[in-house]
Amino acid sequence: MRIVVLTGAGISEESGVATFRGAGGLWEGHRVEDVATPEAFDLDPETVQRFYDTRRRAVATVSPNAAHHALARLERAPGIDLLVVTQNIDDLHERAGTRQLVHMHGELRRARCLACGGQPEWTGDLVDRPPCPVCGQRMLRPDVVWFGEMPYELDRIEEAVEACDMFASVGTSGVVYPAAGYAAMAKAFGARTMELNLVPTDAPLPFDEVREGPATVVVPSWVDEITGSSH
Ligand code: BJW
Repeated sequence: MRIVVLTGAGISEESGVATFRGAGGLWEGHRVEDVATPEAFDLDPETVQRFYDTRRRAVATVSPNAAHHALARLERAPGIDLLVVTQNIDDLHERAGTRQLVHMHGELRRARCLACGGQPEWTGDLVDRPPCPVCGQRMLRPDVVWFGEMPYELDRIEEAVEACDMFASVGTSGVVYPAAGYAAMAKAFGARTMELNLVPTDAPLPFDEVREGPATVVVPSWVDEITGSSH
Protein backbone atom coordinates (compact mmCIF):
# COMPACT_ATOMS: atom_id res chain seq x y z
CA MET A 1 0.00 0.00 0.00
CA ARG A 2 1.35 3.42 -0.98
CA ILE A 3 0.80 6.01 1.73
CA VAL A 4 1.62 9.72 1.87
CA VAL A 5 1.52 11.43 5.26
CA LEU A 6 1.61 15.23 5.33
CA THR A 7 2.66 16.58 8.71
CA GLY A 8 2.44 20.06 10.21
CA ALA A 9 3.37 21.82 13.41
CA GLY A 10 0.77 19.86 15.42
CA ILE A 11 2.79 16.63 15.26
CA SER A 12 5.67 18.29 17.11
CA GLU A 13 3.53 20.25 19.58
CA GLU A 14 3.65 17.52 22.24
CA SER A 15 7.44 17.46 21.92
CA GLY A 16 7.39 21.09 23.04
CA VAL A 17 7.70 22.85 19.67
CA ALA A 18 5.24 25.75 19.31
CA THR A 19 2.69 25.79 16.48
CA PHE A 20 2.19 28.87 14.29
CA ARG A 21 -1.52 29.60 14.54
CA GLY A 22 -4.02 29.40 17.36
CA ALA A 23 -3.36 30.08 21.04
CA GLY A 24 0.23 31.13 21.62
CA GLY A 25 0.93 30.63 17.92
CA LEU A 26 2.06 34.15 17.16
CA TRP A 27 5.53 35.03 15.98
CA GLU A 28 6.73 37.68 18.41
CA GLY A 29 3.37 39.44 18.22
CA HIS A 30 3.08 39.25 14.43
CA ARG A 31 1.11 37.01 12.13
CA VAL A 32 3.47 34.48 10.56
CA GLU A 33 2.11 35.51 7.14
CA ASP A 34 3.43 39.05 7.75
CA VAL A 35 6.93 38.13 8.84
CA ALA A 36 7.91 34.80 7.26
CA THR A 37 8.80 36.54 4.01
CA PRO A 38 12.02 37.42 2.17
CA GLU A 39 10.94 41.08 2.46
CA ALA A 40 10.86 40.88 6.26
CA PHE A 41 14.35 39.36 6.20
CA ASP A 42 15.65 42.15 3.94
CA LEU A 43 14.19 44.80 6.28
CA ASP A 44 15.47 43.33 9.55
CA PRO A 45 17.79 40.36 9.04
CA GLU A 46 19.08 40.40 12.62
CA THR A 47 15.62 39.88 14.16
CA VAL A 48 14.84 37.08 11.73
CA GLN A 49 18.22 35.38 12.29
CA ARG A 50 17.78 35.61 16.07
CA PHE A 51 14.31 34.08 15.78
CA TYR A 52 15.63 31.07 13.85
CA ASP A 53 18.74 30.79 16.05
CA THR A 54 16.43 30.56 19.09
CA ARG A 55 14.28 27.93 17.43
CA ARG A 56 17.34 25.93 16.27
CA ARG A 57 18.64 25.85 19.84
CA ALA A 58 15.22 24.95 21.24
CA VAL A 59 14.67 22.06 18.83
CA ALA A 60 18.04 20.59 19.83
CA THR A 61 16.68 20.18 23.38
CA VAL A 62 13.47 18.32 22.52
CA SER A 63 12.82 14.75 21.38
CA PRO A 64 10.57 12.97 18.92
CA ASN A 65 7.25 11.87 20.42
CA ALA A 66 5.06 8.78 19.99
CA ALA A 67 3.56 10.15 16.75
CA HIS A 68 6.97 10.60 15.08
CA HIS A 69 7.98 7.11 16.24
CA ALA A 70 4.74 5.57 14.97
CA LEU A 71 5.36 6.97 11.47
CA ALA A 72 8.90 5.57 11.51
CA ARG A 73 7.40 2.20 12.46
CA LEU A 74 4.87 2.48 9.63
CA GLU A 75 7.71 3.02 7.14
CA ARG A 76 9.36 -0.25 8.28
CA ALA A 77 6.16 -2.32 8.09
CA PRO A 78 6.02 -4.98 5.36
CA GLY A 79 4.00 -4.06 2.28
CA ILE A 80 4.05 -0.34 3.06
CA ASP A 81 5.57 2.27 0.77
CA LEU A 82 5.46 5.46 2.82
CA LEU A 83 6.53 9.01 2.03
CA VAL A 84 6.35 11.53 4.87
CA VAL A 85 6.04 15.10 3.60
CA THR A 86 6.64 17.51 6.42
CA GLN A 87 6.06 21.24 6.51
CA ASN A 88 8.10 21.33 9.71
CA ILE A 89 11.65 22.58 9.81
CA ASP A 90 12.57 20.58 12.93
CA ASP A 91 14.39 17.25 12.56
CA LEU A 92 12.11 15.14 14.77
CA HIS A 93 10.96 12.80 11.99
CA GLU A 94 14.51 11.82 11.05
CA ARG A 95 15.53 11.49 14.69
CA ALA A 96 12.61 9.07 15.15
CA GLY A 97 13.95 7.00 12.23
CA THR A 98 11.90 8.11 9.22
CA ARG A 99 14.02 7.88 6.07
CA GLN A 100 11.63 8.57 3.18
CA LEU A 101 11.09 12.20 4.07
CA VAL A 102 10.67 15.52 2.30
CA HIS A 103 11.16 18.80 4.19
CA MET A 104 9.07 20.92 1.84
CA HIS A 105 9.55 24.14 3.89
CA GLY A 106 13.25 23.54 4.52
CA GLU A 107 15.26 22.64 7.61
CA LEU A 108 16.51 24.50 10.66
CA ARG A 109 19.68 22.40 10.58
CA ARG A 110 20.68 23.75 7.19
CA ALA A 111 21.79 27.20 6.04
CA ARG A 112 21.60 28.65 2.54
CA CYS A 113 24.22 30.98 1.09
CA LEU A 114 22.80 33.95 -0.78
CA ALA A 115 26.16 34.35 -2.57
CA CYS A 116 26.88 30.84 -3.89
CA GLY A 117 23.63 28.91 -3.30
CA GLY A 118 25.39 26.36 -1.06
CA GLN A 119 23.20 24.60 1.51
CA PRO A 120 25.58 23.53 4.29
CA GLU A 121 24.41 21.67 7.38
CA TRP A 122 24.22 24.17 10.23
CA THR A 123 23.89 23.62 13.97
CA GLY A 124 25.17 26.96 15.32
CA ASP A 125 23.83 30.51 15.23
CA LEU A 126 23.67 32.68 12.11
CA VAL A 127 23.09 36.11 13.66
CA ASP A 128 26.81 36.96 13.80
CA ARG A 129 27.11 36.42 10.03
CA PRO A 130 29.56 33.50 9.96
CA PRO A 131 31.31 32.79 6.63
CA CYS A 132 29.81 30.27 4.23
CA PRO A 133 31.90 27.06 4.42
CA VAL A 134 31.62 26.76 0.63
CA CYS A 135 32.54 30.27 -0.65
CA GLY A 136 33.58 32.25 2.44
CA GLN A 137 31.01 35.05 1.93
CA ARG A 138 29.05 36.14 5.01
CA MET A 139 25.64 35.80 3.40
CA LEU A 140 24.05 32.80 5.05
CA ARG A 141 20.33 32.66 5.83
CA PRO A 142 18.26 29.84 7.31
CA ASP A 143 17.39 27.26 4.64
CA VAL A 144 13.66 27.65 5.18
CA VAL A 145 10.86 28.48 2.75
CA TRP A 146 9.08 31.77 3.35
CA PHE A 147 5.87 33.04 1.74
CA GLY A 148 6.37 33.73 -1.95
CA GLU A 149 9.28 31.27 -2.18
CA MET A 150 9.10 27.91 -3.90
CA PRO A 151 8.79 24.91 -1.55
CA TYR A 152 11.23 22.03 -2.05
CA GLU A 153 10.79 18.81 -4.03
CA LEU A 154 7.32 19.61 -5.38
CA ASP A 155 7.64 17.18 -8.30
CA ARG A 156 8.52 14.28 -6.01
CA ILE A 157 5.63 15.16 -3.67
CA GLU A 158 3.03 15.49 -6.42
CA GLU A 159 4.10 12.22 -8.01
CA ALA A 160 3.67 10.43 -4.68
CA VAL A 161 0.34 12.15 -3.90
CA GLU A 162 -1.10 11.21 -7.29
CA ALA A 163 0.03 7.58 -6.95
CA CYS A 164 -0.88 6.91 -3.32
CA ASP A 165 -3.66 4.63 -2.04
CA MET A 166 -3.98 6.50 1.24
CA PHE A 167 -3.24 10.10 2.20
CA ALA A 168 -3.18 11.30 5.80
CA SER A 169 -2.87 14.88 6.99
CA VAL A 170 -1.51 15.14 10.54
CA GLY A 171 -1.50 18.27 12.72
CA THR A 172 -1.73 20.96 10.08
CA SER A 173 -4.24 23.79 9.81
CA GLY A 174 -4.34 23.37 6.02
CA VAL A 175 -4.12 27.05 5.18
CA VAL A 176 -0.72 27.20 3.49
CA TYR A 177 -0.42 26.21 -0.16
CA PRO A 178 0.63 24.14 -2.00
CA ALA A 179 0.56 21.71 0.98
CA ALA A 180 -3.08 22.58 1.70
CA GLY A 181 -4.10 21.27 -1.72
CA TYR A 182 -2.57 17.80 -1.45
CA ALA A 183 -5.53 16.06 0.26
CA ALA A 184 -7.90 17.17 -2.50
CA MET A 185 -5.33 16.16 -5.11
CA ALA A 186 -4.95 12.68 -3.55
CA LYS A 187 -8.73 12.28 -3.37
CA ALA A 188 -9.14 13.31 -7.01
CA PHE A 189 -6.64 10.60 -7.94
CA GLY A 190 -8.59 7.96 -6.01
CA ALA A 191 -6.83 7.78 -2.63
CA ARG A 192 -8.61 7.39 0.69
CA THR A 193 -7.98 10.60 2.63
CA MET A 194 -7.75 11.06 6.39
CA GLU A 195 -7.23 13.95 8.76
CA LEU A 196 -5.69 13.40 12.19
CA ASN A 197 -5.80 16.61 14.19
CA LEU A 198 -6.41 17.97 17.67
CA VAL A 199 -8.91 20.43 16.17
CA PRO A 200 -10.04 19.28 12.72
CA THR A 201 -9.93 21.86 9.94
CA ASP A 202 -13.04 23.61 8.59
CA ALA A 203 -15.28 22.54 5.72
CA PRO A 204 -15.15 22.02 2.79
CA LEU A 205 -13.31 18.92 3.79
CA PRO A 206 -11.31 16.91 1.29
CA PHE A 207 -11.20 14.07 3.84
CA ASP A 208 -13.05 10.74 3.83
CA GLU A 209 -12.41 10.36 7.55
CA VAL A 210 -11.42 12.66 10.40
CA ARG A 211 -9.90 11.50 13.68
CA GLU A 212 -9.83 14.08 16.41
CA GLY A 213 -7.23 14.02 19.18
CA PRO A 214 -3.62 14.66 20.10
CA ALA A 215 -1.11 13.32 17.61
CA THR A 216 0.59 11.11 20.22
CA VAL A 217 -2.71 9.22 20.61
CA VAL A 218 -4.36 9.21 17.19
CA VAL A 219 -1.27 8.59 15.06
CA PRO A 220 0.00 5.46 16.91
CA SER A 221 -3.50 3.97 16.99
CA TRP A 222 -3.97 4.63 13.25
CA VAL A 223 -0.57 3.05 12.51
CA ASP A 224 -1.48 0.04 14.69
CA GLU A 225 -4.64 -0.45 12.64
CA ILE A 226 -2.75 -0.39 9.36
CA THR A 227 0.07 -2.65 10.50
CA GLY A 228 -2.16 -4.93 12.60
CA SER A 229 0.03 -4.52 15.67
CA SER A 230 -0.27 -2.90 19.06
CA HIS A 231 2.43 -1.09 21.04
C1 BJW B 1 -2.32 19.43 16.85
C2 BJW B 1 -1.74 19.41 18.11
C3 BJW B 1 -1.51 18.14 18.67
C4 BJW B 1 -1.97 21.46 17.56
N1 BJW B 1 -1.84 17.04 17.98
N2 BJW B 1 -2.65 18.34 16.18
C5 BJW B 1 -3.90 32.92 -1.96
C6 BJW B 1 -4.49 31.67 -2.16
C7 BJW B 1 -3.72 30.52 -2.17
C8 BJW B 1 -2.34 30.57 -2.01
C9 BJW B 1 -1.76 31.80 -1.83
C10 BJW B 1 -2.53 32.95 -1.81
N3 BJW B 1 -1.67 34.00 -1.60
C11 BJW B 1 -0.42 33.53 -1.50
C12 BJW B 1 -0.46 32.19 -1.62
C13 BJW B 1 0.69 31.25 -1.54
C14 BJW B 1 1.21 31.09 -0.12
C15 BJW B 1 0.05 30.73 0.81
O1 BJW B 1 -0.34 29.59 0.94
N4 BJW B 1 -0.51 31.71 1.50
C16 BJW B 1 -1.68 31.45 2.36
C17 BJW B 1 -1.40 31.95 3.75
C18 BJW B 1 -2.88 32.08 1.71
N5 BJW B 1 2.18 30.03 -0.15
C19 BJW B 1 3.45 30.26 -0.45
O2 BJW B 1 3.88 31.38 -0.65
C20 BJW B 1 4.33 29.04 -0.61
N6 BJW B 1 5.03 29.11 -1.83
C21 BJW B 1 4.38 29.10 -3.00
O3 BJW B 1 3.16 29.06 -3.08
O4 BJW B 1 5.22 29.12 -4.09
C22 BJW B 1 4.65 29.28 -5.39
C23 BJW B 1 4.07 28.04 -5.98
C24 BJW B 1 3.42 28.15 -7.17
C25 BJW B 1 2.88 27.04 -7.77
C26 BJW B 1 2.99 25.81 -7.17
C27 BJW B 1 3.63 25.69 -6.02
C28 BJW B 1 4.19 26.81 -5.41
C29 BJW B 1 5.39 28.99 0.49
C30 BJW B 1 4.78 28.78 1.84
C31 BJW B 1 5.88 28.84 2.90
C32 BJW B 1 5.34 28.66 4.31
N7 BJW B 1 6.38 28.91 5.26
C33 BJW B 1 6.13 28.72 6.69
C34 BJW B 1 7.39 29.17 7.46
C35 BJW B 1 8.51 28.13 7.29
C36 BJW B 1 9.70 28.45 8.14
C37 BJW B 1 9.37 28.41 9.61
O5 BJW B 1 9.02 27.35 10.14
O6 BJW B 1 9.52 29.46 10.25
O7 BJW B 1 5.83 27.35 6.94
S1 BJW B 1 4.68 29.58 7.29
C38 BJW B 1 4.21 28.32 8.43
O8 BJW B 1 2.93 27.75 8.03
C39 BJW B 1 5.24 27.20 8.26
C40 BJW B 1 4.39 25.98 8.34
O9 BJW B 1 5.05 24.87 7.73
C41 BJW B 1 3.14 26.40 7.61
C42 BJW B 1 1.93 25.55 7.96
O10 BJW B 1 1.60 25.64 9.30
P1 BJW B 1 1.05 24.37 10.07
O11 BJW B 1 2.08 23.34 10.15
O12 BJW B 1 -0.24 23.96 9.47
O13 BJW B 1 0.87 24.95 11.54
P2 BJW B 1 -0.37 25.71 12.21
O14 BJW B 1 0.12 26.37 13.42
O15 BJW B 1 -1.07 26.57 11.22
O16 BJW B 1 -1.41 24.57 12.58
C43 BJW B 1 -1.13 23.64 13.62
C44 BJW B 1 -2.17 22.53 13.55
O17 BJW B 1 -1.80 21.54 14.50
C45 BJW B 1 -3.60 22.97 13.90
O18 BJW B 1 -4.50 22.41 12.94
C46 BJW B 1 -3.84 22.35 15.28
O19 BJW B 1 -5.20 21.94 15.47
C47 BJW B 1 -2.94 21.15 15.25
N8 BJW B 1 -2.44 20.69 16.55
N9 BJW B 1 -1.55 20.63 18.57
C48 BJW B 1 -2.41 17.09 16.79
N10 BJW B 1 -0.97 17.96 19.94
